[in-house]
Amino acid sequence: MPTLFDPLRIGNIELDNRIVMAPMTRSRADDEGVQPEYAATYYAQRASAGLIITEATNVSPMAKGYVRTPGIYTDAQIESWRSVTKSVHARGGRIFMQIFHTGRIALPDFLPGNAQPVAPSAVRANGKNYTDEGMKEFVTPREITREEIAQTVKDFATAAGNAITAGFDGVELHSASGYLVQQFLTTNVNLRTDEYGGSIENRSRLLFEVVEAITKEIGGGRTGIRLSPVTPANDASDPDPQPLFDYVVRKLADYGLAYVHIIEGATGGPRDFQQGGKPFDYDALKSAYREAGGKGAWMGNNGYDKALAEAAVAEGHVDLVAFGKLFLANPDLVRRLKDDIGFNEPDKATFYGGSAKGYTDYPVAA
Ligand code: 8OZ
Repeated sequence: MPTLFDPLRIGNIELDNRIVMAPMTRSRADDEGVQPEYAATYYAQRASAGLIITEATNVSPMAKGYVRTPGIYTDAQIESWRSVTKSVHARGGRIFMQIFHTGRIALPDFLPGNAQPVAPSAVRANGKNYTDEGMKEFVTPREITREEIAQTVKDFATAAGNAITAGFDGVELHSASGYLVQQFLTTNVNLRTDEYGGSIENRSRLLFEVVEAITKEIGGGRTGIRLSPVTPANDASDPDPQPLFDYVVRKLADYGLAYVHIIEGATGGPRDFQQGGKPFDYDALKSAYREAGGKGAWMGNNGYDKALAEAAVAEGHVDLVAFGKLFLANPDLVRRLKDDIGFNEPDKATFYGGSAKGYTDYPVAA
């Protein structure tokens, strides 16, 4: 029976263990999307993870949905990330970059010339987003044109290539949490009547164009994908997620991906999956991927503790477990899990923005 502490080969690389640092937005970049030097310290401190997945990183200026988030489309951004990958690799770690486009979750405040954000359809998300001037309501986006879709697909491929140039072991396509790719997947955001809307096949067309472009650019073995079948994040939800995601993972099996990363559950608990009273079957999803020939590692995430993670790996529900807040607050999480050492408490006040405080100053266990 595999344990959390066993190595695993994913794509072209060997992970020391099955414990992954989940992607977490930390908002310490400058206004040009360049990471500060101390981002290298933050990630290197966590290099004993089997795999680190970076915070979500913008593929283009129009992708940006949050203040002080990094990008991977300018030379200065690439250089700032190079120092991160160097430091992580020097400590024997492995690191993928998560890349995304926020679509309608962007506010004009973050976009070039205060542009209106783009989305599959002109449907506003319910909710608010943080700006330096306080919380602001999401705005009604503009329907993205087919030409802009084609450009966005290229932007993802270029971003993936740039990530490899910056020294990353691979990239994770963020197709979850109500950002652009998931906006296309879900019927409450995607009202299109062209080949990008309507049927499951059409709604997942953008996802597969992006996966195709990324894997052509850097190879399937250096590509992972994150999906959230039922999390209601950012007001994107599909009333019938099981057949939608069944279709998606079966087709993903053709791309030789390094891994498939699933945010489980709607309310923060792993395998706690109720949406509209309908349970979501994650094991069926994994079986569908395997049945279709998918060989990538299967990664679970969302509220796992040690006991749940050990059981999920031992029982074959998942191959890898990603931990967010626990990794944020415990740079030596792998050792703490192994030796049953207690955890530092995460400080919410310093999750987003600020300085090295609450970022590089969490202590390792004595
Ligand atoms: C929290 C705050 C800002 C961004 C996600 C990229 O939900 C995010 C995010 C999370 O995946």
